[in-house]
Amino acid sequence: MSSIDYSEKIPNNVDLASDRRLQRALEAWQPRYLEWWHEMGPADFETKEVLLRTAIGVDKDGWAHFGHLKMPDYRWGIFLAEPQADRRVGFGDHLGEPAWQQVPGEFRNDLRRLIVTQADTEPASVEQQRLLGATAPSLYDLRNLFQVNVEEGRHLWAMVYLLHTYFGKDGRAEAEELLERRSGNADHPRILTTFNEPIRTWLDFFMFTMFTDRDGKFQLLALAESGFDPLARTCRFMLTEEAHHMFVGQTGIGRVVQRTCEVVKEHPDSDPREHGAIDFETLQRYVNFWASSSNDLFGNEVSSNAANFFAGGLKGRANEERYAEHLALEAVMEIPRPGTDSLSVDTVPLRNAMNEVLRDEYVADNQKGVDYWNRVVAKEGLDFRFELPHKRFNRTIGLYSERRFDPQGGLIDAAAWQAQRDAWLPSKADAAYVSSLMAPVHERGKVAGWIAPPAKGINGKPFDYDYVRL
Ligand code: BYC
Ligand code: FE
Ligand code: FE
Repeated sequence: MSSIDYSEKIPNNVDLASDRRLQRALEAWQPRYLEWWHEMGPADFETKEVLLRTAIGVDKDGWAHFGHLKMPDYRWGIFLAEPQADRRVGFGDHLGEPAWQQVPGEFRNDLRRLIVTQADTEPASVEQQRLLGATAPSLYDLRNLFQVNVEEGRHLWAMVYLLHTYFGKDGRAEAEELLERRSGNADHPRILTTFNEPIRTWLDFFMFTMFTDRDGKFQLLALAESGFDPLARTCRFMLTEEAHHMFVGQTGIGRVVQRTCEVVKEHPDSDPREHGAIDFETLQRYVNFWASSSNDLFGNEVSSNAANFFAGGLKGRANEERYAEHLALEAVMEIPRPGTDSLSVDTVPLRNAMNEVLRDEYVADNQKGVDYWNRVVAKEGLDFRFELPHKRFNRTIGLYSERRFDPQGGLIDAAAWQAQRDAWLPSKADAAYVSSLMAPVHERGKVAGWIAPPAKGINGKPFDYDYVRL
């Protein structure tokens, strides 16, 4: 069960060969996926060999094989984590019942919607990152970008497998549409807000992998608790791939911060921009933008969808076993509601507040990344401190989208917002400056001037290595 069969057209550990109809349907989707990859995947590097890791097993340690290959030759496949014997629904109204191996009829629509929403983000991110290869700050970074891209492509496969296997004709139709929507397209956009934002520069890419991929981590943790066992198992394996994406983001920003520190120390009396670095204040504004946009991805603070998903056993809390109680029927959550000039507190049944429970866990995890950057600054003997914006800041979804808040979460009026907007969020001038730094460094062992080299290379290789053979 656990070993992955690479002799198949679609590598898998789900014994795809035993279900000829399903296999044929997925084999018919495969060339359309490859066409999409060719059209919307990383531009210009299809013929180059990249040091990529490929899954060879699904257990935690040693699942990956590293080797140079061309991205279109990457073996996208279907890998589910090992089944757990006698697994039970871990929360909600069906607590303790055997986990479902088929979709319960009453939950068919909700589950399909959750899976399609999850699925849609994966190709969206590949589309958003399509042009970044042209301006990579080093071969190491170029390789990491492509690793993230092929794995997001695989995450699409993970969800399309579920749609084809468990949702019949509608599932197949959804799988087609996943290749038709386009990030940022006015007529046919991707489903969730952040996945339609352009990722124009590598600074945006690092912020995205730090903050937006981390939404992925928490949504996958919540879906890994699902009573629908195939969804839980597929998300568990996706989480093992996800860790690297957040590593790319957190250390990528850490390296930018490191470089800025070096320049500030060398030239204490001048603007770091004069020396080709990105000043702390600009970095903070990018943090403010991507953290707040990613906060939106948890949905409304008060949500009947979330309550239904929890009641049904479809989507739990991250690491549900850490909670003492899994029904969440009696408990409540206090949620500040903005009025005209003050906040009042609503007491909300916990099930309806599950989006907020997950968002709070996410914010706490983000804070660890911010602390890491602050340690980089402190180690260099400087006193700037990065701060995570409050979860009410700059929201376009939910209770706080109707009003303006400062980065500390204080309610402000429209005039105060207008006056400060460019101090809090990247301005056109910031974007133009960051863009001006985006010149490719495609030489082995070299790195762009606005970012420090990484502490170490990939898979035991040095930084000076041909991660991508150009
Ligand atoms: N943008 O009741 P509510 C990843 C909609 S990232 C646009 O609060 P719910 C990755 C909502 O759909 C992880 N629309 O919604 C990262 C609903 O619409 P309808 C992705 C939004 O359902 C990087 C309406 O507003 N996975 O993997 O409780 C690279 C009412 O809202 C947004 C998932 O998201 C938004 N931000 O919560 C690659 C997991 N927020 O149906 C990959 C699956 C809400 O009324 N999705 N709306 O028309 C879910 O669990 C839920 O759909 C959400 C929304 C948490 C997203
Ligand atoms: Fe993903
Ligand atoms: Fe990811």
